[in-house]
Amino acid sequence: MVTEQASWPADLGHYGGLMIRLAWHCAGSYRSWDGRGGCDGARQRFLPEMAWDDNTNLDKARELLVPIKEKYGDALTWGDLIVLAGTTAIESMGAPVLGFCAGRIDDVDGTASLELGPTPEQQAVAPCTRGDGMCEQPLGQTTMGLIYVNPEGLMGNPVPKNSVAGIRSSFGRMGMNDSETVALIGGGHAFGKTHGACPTGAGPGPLKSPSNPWPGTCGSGPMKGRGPNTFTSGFEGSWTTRPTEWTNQYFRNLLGFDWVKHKGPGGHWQWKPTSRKGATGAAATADLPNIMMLTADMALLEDPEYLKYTKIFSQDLEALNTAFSHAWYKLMTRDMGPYSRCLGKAPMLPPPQPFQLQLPAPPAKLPDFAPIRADIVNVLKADTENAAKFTRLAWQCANTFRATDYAGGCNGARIRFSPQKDWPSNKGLDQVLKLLDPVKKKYPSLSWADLIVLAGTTALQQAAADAGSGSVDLKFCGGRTDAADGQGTDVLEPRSYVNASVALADNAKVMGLTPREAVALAGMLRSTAQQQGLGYSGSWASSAAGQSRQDNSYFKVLLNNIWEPSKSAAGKEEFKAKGNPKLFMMPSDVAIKRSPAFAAHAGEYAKDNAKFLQALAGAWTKVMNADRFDGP
Ligand code: HEB
Repeated sequence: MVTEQASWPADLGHYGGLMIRLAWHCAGSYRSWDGRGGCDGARQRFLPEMAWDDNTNLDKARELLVPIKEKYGDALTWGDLIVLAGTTAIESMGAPVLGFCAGRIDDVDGTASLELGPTPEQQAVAPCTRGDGMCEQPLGQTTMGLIYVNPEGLMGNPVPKNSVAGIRSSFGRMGMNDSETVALIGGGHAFGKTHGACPTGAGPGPLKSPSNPWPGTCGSGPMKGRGPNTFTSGFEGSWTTRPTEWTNQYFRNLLGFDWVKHKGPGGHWQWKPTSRKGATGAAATADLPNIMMLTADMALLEDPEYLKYTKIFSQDLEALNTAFSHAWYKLMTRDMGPYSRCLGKAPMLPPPQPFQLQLPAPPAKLPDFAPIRADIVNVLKADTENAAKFTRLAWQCANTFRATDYAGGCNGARIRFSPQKDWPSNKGLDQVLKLLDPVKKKYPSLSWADLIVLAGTTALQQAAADAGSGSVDLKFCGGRTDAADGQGTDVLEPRSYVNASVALADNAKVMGLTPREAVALAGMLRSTAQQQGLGYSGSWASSAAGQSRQDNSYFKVLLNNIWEPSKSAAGKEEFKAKGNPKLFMMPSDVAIKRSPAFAAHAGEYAKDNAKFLQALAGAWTKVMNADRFDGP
């Protein structure tokens, strides 16, 4: 932090501010909507993130860390290094830190960030066409090209109160409430400075100048573009008079002065103190400190909740210590998923935090699953619909898993609780759970989560055997436990997309499935009653095949019929088969037929049942176990 390198001189002899900004921009791309973003993967090293305007000059910060990366090689990932650098910076300047969760895995390129925008991929998944600086969910940006909040104000207009909504939605997408948001902004801006020495800018970024991005155009001679001539955001100044020390001066400054907007040396609107609040006469304007605020900082005074926390933190450093250390740890760790993914030990690794949704430990001795399987088969035999019901229950329980942030999945069986049990897509599943009640009661050490997965797995295996055209051997891995409530599932609710094809492709990606796996899973058996319960007119399966027997009929029906758009009595968009009034498909089914990358697999499965069953077994097992980080 304090060993100066000639290549990029440190402000006030300390790299702390720069390193905090590096880590915050790496982690702050996280959005709870689909779990994308965050520092796990360290995609800030690659396009598109590398070239985001917000990330100007962060290439220099990463460059300063290269010797440490080289020293530890593959044992240290960039993701962990960046987060550890930011966290160490905070600690080295005297602020409290909660700790460090290691275990980030580096991506090989930036493709997983393409949907964060601004890119054509993002426009396809989540278009922002409003042009007023307020993109809707899931976009983490209010201005394209700036992932967070436009520091100069909404659309560059320096009107503080107009920034409030954007700040709240941007930080909300990172999973932060008002107190966390205020603590992070003011705690972060306790450190470092903004850079905008002259109006001519940072020069071309990585897209236009890959070998020397943002060369800097201010000043001349050997210090051109560096040190006091640095241009990053185009604002100039620091928020406090002691920017390498931990204080709550940021909050005291916000409240302690009257501020006026002016154009700084970089040509952008920023704010400076004009008088001391509460002072009169000459004392009010004498010796005003050389500090600044951004329009986005000034916004904290313009909202009752933000103002409340600003006041608390200005008077109570302890309150800020607690709020900032916890919020920083959450910001850095939120995309890592369950606690068990954190490597490391106490005291550096803190105990599980509320946002990590720690599950209770599994019973010391798991039940013998063979007799439970036999009991499930008995329940299955009671009604031909049960196989489809059990597979659906397990699928709905497990398919909330997101490979993007390791959230969701059936472990915990939170599908038994609100809000998850109330989602329209889970309608009727409470009745299915009731069918399993007697089995659950019989085995005290059996968790609901294991029972749900085992019931679905048993049902699928049985249904394939009943079809007589092939069989699947489905493995089961027990050891799940039950959560006490439905906390954390609110962000996992099915996302709405611009159309069914985009939904098909994106849902698969978020779950970590290949198109081939996603198509196989769509061919899972489905009952008419169940489809009607969801509001559709019926199912593609008009006979026992597909309702209680598992084979590749779905693909034949999908490919061999012409599907016409219609609406069910309950108002659901659906498709009906031309000339066959009993067959119905959902938009997500027809999307398979219409998306070339998916349709090819459907064609293959339609021709070869054995191949299909094998693919289904593989994909099923993957989804059922994707959330298991609790292993030895
Ligand atoms: Fe910040 C810096 C904006 C939040 C931390 N920032 C900064 C700047 C700007 C900003 C413009 C400047 C850059 C240059 O260099 O030029 N931010 C902003 C906004 C927001 C924020 C708009 C939202 C509202 N931050 C934040 C947070 C944090 C931070 C949350 C943490 C926690 N920043 C920071 C730092 C810095 C900054 C540390 C300094 C850097 C240096 O020093 O280099």
